Amino acid sequence: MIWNEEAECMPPAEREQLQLERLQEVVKRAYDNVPYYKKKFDEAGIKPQDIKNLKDIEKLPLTTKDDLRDAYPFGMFAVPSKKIVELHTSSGTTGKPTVSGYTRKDLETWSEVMARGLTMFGLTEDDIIQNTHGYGLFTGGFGVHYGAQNIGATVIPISTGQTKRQIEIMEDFGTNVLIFTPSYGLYLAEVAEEEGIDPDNLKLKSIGFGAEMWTSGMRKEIEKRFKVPAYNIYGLTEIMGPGVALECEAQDGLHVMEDHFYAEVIDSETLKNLPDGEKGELVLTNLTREGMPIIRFRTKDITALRRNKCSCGRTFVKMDRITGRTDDMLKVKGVAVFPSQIEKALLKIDGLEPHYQIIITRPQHLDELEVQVEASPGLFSDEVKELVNIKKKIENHIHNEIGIRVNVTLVEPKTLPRSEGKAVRVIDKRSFDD
Ligand code: DLL
Repeated sequence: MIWNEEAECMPPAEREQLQLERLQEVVKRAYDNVPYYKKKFDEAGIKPQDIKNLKDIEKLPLTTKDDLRDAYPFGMFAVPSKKIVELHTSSGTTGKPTVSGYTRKDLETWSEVMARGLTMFGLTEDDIIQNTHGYGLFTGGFGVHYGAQNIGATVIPISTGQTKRQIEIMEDFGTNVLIFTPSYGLYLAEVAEEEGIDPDNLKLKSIGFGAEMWTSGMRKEIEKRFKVPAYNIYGLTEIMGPGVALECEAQDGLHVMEDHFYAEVIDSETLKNLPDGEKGELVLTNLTREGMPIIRFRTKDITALRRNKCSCGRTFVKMDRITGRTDDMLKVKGVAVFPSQIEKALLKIDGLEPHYQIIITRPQHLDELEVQVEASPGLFSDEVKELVNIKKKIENHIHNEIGIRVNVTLVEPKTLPRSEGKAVRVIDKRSFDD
């Protein structure tokens, strides 16, 4: 089934015309209402009326996460605050997160694109969907919720955690579609197995998963454990949340909802656009957003665009599964973490050497983050009790900074490897290659 055939199967030439009209409109709106864009466009010597065809988008300046942080909290809004009906923020930063504001119409768009995606997964008004994404400032919970309610399905807004209860509910309520992050999904599968649950006795028909990188091995494992197909969901807070691109039953790349989001891929060094099929950094533009239209956002996510015909009949461009990032952002338990945040927390504590290493592992499919940090020689001659207190203090500082719990290991001075070039701060033992 297709949720909105007219939009999703539109002939490409017709859609390009629609995109151009929307681009011209949104660029003008951004220029007229957001001082940041007026300044940036003026500096680049470009006016909204210079956008005469889609390719002209390449003349517009790129927008980065730092630009959005500088505009904290509401500097990117293009409408008076009374028009904003909901706020979300990017995860993991307590200093200055990026804020995303939505008007009522933006929420309608969000629920439209998510309804399209969930329909691709086979969700109908007769079904029950269990949403394990967190409800809160994270966009995962509400994005899935709005889309499912638009379809008229029954939503179980259970959020993350309470794993045994999740399984009990899945069985008792007869969940048909399950939504999770891949790492949480694998953990859920393992606990289900321990509890002696036979997937054949569940009513599951599909899974939607996203918010973090995964490998084809992980998808295979999820599908094997739950015995249903699992479909990819991509999105980001700055642009909207989940729903920017989703996978159809062909499981062959994600359809970008091109009537609402314009996708480009650039070389992250030269910043020049790359042809379809070439891997580079994804750049996204909101074509219809009222509250906070973002023009040419550098996602830092690595992918390629493909325009091959899809067996499902949709004509949207497809993007490959994300296989990496151009910056050092890590997603741990679905939360975005920058090593610099951990460093900031460490620097606030006396008695530590500025040598640390972040080690991420995935035992039993759940992410674990360990921070090894060198204590000063003085500290090591202190009592064990003192060391334990310091360890707890560091763990709390880091928790405050990034929002998730980590294990801290204090190591003796001069035991962490030194490097002559760029320090290797992060050892990510999870593999995302295959
Ligand atoms: O993760 C939105 C989302 C929620 C997507 C639920 C899917 C499901 P942020 O927390 O702002 O938003 O993180 C956005 O997460 O730039 C990617 O690096 C990564 N990411 C999101 N979806 C995928 C995916 C949500 N399917 C950042 N595969 C993005 C790989 C993903 N990485």
